[in-house]
Order: sequence, then C-alpha cells, then structure tokens
Amino acid sequence: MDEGALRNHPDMDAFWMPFTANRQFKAAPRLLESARGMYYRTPDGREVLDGCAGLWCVNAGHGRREISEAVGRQLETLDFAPSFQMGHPQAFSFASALARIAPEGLDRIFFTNSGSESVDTALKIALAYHRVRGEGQRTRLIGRERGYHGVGFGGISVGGLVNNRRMFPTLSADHLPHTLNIAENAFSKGQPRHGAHLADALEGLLNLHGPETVAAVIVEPVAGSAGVFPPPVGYLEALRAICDRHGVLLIFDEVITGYGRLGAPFASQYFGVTPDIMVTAKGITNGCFPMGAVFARRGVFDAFMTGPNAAIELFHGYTYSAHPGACAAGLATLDIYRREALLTRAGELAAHFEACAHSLADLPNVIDVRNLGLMGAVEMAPRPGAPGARGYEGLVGAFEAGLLVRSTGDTIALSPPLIVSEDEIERIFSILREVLAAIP
Ligand code: PXG
Ligand code: PLP
Repeated sequence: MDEGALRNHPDMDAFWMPFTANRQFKAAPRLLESARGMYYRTPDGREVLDGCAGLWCVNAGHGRREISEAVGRQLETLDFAPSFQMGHPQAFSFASALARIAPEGLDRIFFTNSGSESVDTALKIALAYHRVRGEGQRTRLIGRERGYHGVGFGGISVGGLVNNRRMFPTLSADHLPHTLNIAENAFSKGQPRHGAHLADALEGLLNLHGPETVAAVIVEPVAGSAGVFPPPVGYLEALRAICDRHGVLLIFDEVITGYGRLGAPFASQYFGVTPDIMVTAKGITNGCFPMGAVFARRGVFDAFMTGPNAAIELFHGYTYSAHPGACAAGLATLDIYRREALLTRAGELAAHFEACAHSLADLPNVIDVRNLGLMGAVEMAPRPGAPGARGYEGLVGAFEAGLLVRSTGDTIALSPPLIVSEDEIERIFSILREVLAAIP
C-alpha cells in the first residue's frame, strides 16, 4: 500500500493511540512495518536506524529468531496456565534465571505484564510488608519530581510528570526535588558532580511527616522518560543511607535501566547501591512479549511467610502473571544476553557513545548533553512561545532522515539496542546533528 492509501485507510480511526496526538498523527502517519537487527523498515521501503531500542526495550536488537521460536514452541506446548494456586515449569525456571543475574540478595521475583503493573505491585508489596511486620502506620509513599513510574494510579501518584497527573486524582504521596540542574551541570559527561545534597530533602520529608509513617521511597536510578538525568555523584548512596536510618524501603524503578542499559545487568550493580525492591519490565523479554518482574530482597519476602501455611500471603496477582509465552521469551532473551555478553556491552561502548553525543554540544540551540552507559539526551532551548516544538521537529526530522529517536519536550533521548556497533553510534549522531542543525 502506498503512503496516500494508508493515510486514507478507514482502519486508522478505531485505534485510540497512546501518548500520541491522534489527529496530527493520523493526518501524517509514521508507520513501521518490519524490523531486523538495528533497523526498522517503513511500508514504503525506507530503512530507519533504531536509536532508541523501540521504546527502550529491544536491547538485543530486532527479529531475534531464538525468541520467536521459543515463544512458538511454548505456545504449542502450553499456551496458558493459571499461576493462582497452580504453576508451570517455565515460571520457576525463569524466576531462578533472573535471580542469578539480580543484585545481591534481591532473589524473590513477582511477575507482572508491564512496567506500570510492576510499579503498582512494588508499592503494594512495600505497604503490605510494613503491615505484616506490625508497622501498618507506614502508609506514605515518596517519589520524585519529573519521575516516571508508568500510568497506574499508584505510578502516577509517586510519578512527577505534571501532564500525567493533572487530569486524575492521585493517592497521597510526596516528592523529592528532581536532580536536573543545567545551570551548574550542563554538558556533564556521565554523572554530574553537583547535587548529592538534593537527597537531604528526604530527611526533610521524613521529619515533616514522622519517619515512622513512611513506607517507601521510589526513584529511577537514572530518570529516563523525563529526558535522561543521571544521578549526581553520591546521591543514590545518600538516599540509601537515609532509608536505612529510618526503616523506609528503597525502591529502584529499573524499567529502563534494567537489562544492561548502563553496562551491568542492573543500575543497582552499576552504582553499587542495592534497593529493597527493584522494578523491571521492557528488556526482560527484549520487548517481544509484554512482561514485568518485581525483585524483592529475601527479607521482604520472608516477612510475608509467617502466617499459617494455608494462608495466601499476598492478595495480589494478574491473570497473566508468569504467562508461559512471556517466560519462554524471557528465557530465550536471557540466553542471548549471556551468549552475546550484552548485559555488560554498554560499558564497552559508553566512552564512544559519550564522545559522539557531546560532539553535538556546539549546535546553536543545544543547551545540554547528558549521557550514561547507552542512555543519552540532547536538550535544546525551547523556541520562544513554542515549548516542545523543537523536540517534536527533531523527532519528525530524524524519522524522515532514517533515524528513530524519542522526544520529550525539547529533549531528544537516545538508547540504541545494546548490539549497536561503533559505526552505527556515529551514524546516529551524524544524522541527528544534521536534523538538529536544520531546526530554526
Ligand atoms: N517505570 C519507568 C521508569 C518507565 O520508564 C514504566 C515504569 C512503565 O512501563 P510500561 O511498560 O507500563 O509502559 C516506564 C515506561 C518514553 C517512554 O518515551 C518511556 C516509557 C514508556 C513509554 C515511553 O520515554 N517507560
Ligand atoms: N476485570 C475483571 C472483570 C476480571 O475478571 C479480571 C480478572 O479476572 C480483571 C479485571 C483483571 O484482569 P487481569 O488479571 O488480566 O489484570
């Protein structure tokens, strides 16, 4: 079908597209029809280099036959099995395989179908954990400004992106200040120097409410959706110390940073800071099957295993928790990650990625470049009177020039599949350079 025919296709009306300007998109659609390795292909046969691993999820690159074959075999053997009071072997195998790459001690794993479900699961586990230990007064949750924790009611409550919150009532939650500080840290390579003191705001919030009323603090180790904010040096360590002092659980949301994005299996290992609960999704199945997993510290799990043997310990779960197809996809994905050493590969490429990203610093509208591992962002000054316009023009211009990027406000975010080559990294940034240079 040619572009004109697709544009007029009546079927476009029915799909209410998520996080999309529906009318604008349907008037000039951007379609991806197939994908292989580092490239998408459009219906009109153009190749588009994948600069953001789909949506931060296709870490092993596209079209991995090992995964589709494993899923096909699994669905033919066992298409579905309930995980409520029943089980199937792949669920246990996959949880054990994840426990082997998990941060030390985080080896009890609850399956969900997405990052949003994982966040809500983690928050509920944190609240219930305090309750089963006789500290049921710990009901307050603390997130962070500009944090993204998915779109469930729990996630938007601790989340800090105003557009995701303003239409909806939220649970009561407080927010730490965000850590982006362009005035002091612009063009930092890797973790910015200034800002560890921002963790002290947690002491302030705990003192305001009484620390004994607070259940958990949730942060992304590197804020992703808001535009890639690596944590200031010492910041995560300070949060950990404050949580320890006051018996508050620390939750890391690793939906983006998990599965190799920074050069270690998880950001927790990269930074050497271990949370009590870790939220993951996306790269867990290379984006091939919807799935999420919440990792809990052994002690958190054990706190629930205290009542009568016959008592269900946690009244929570999804029909598709540990779906057999998802478990097969996940096992095949972990096999690829191991065989190709992808969970550490970002560490080898990080310096080259950093150099290429920062080579855009001289462009006239660029006010900041940020990077860590294989996460990067180029931020432009807003055009006067039209905030977000330059970012959107960057997204559209890049797509037309054969590069898929993400835009958020006037920031272009990059997170290529972990199979990316040095040449492809150079290509990503040389295309982006031309596109951004042409934006008025
Ligand atoms: N937590 C974090 C840290 C995320 O990045 C979620 C939770 C929610 O996951 P699900 O699977 O429910 O979408 C995410 C998802 C973007 C973008 O453009 C980022 C996400 C999703 C869609 C777009 O930055 N992150
Ligand atoms: N709504 C209804 C009416 C249901 O019966 C169920 C599950 O049985 C759900 C919602 C929840 O669906 P899921 O378990 O897929 O999250």
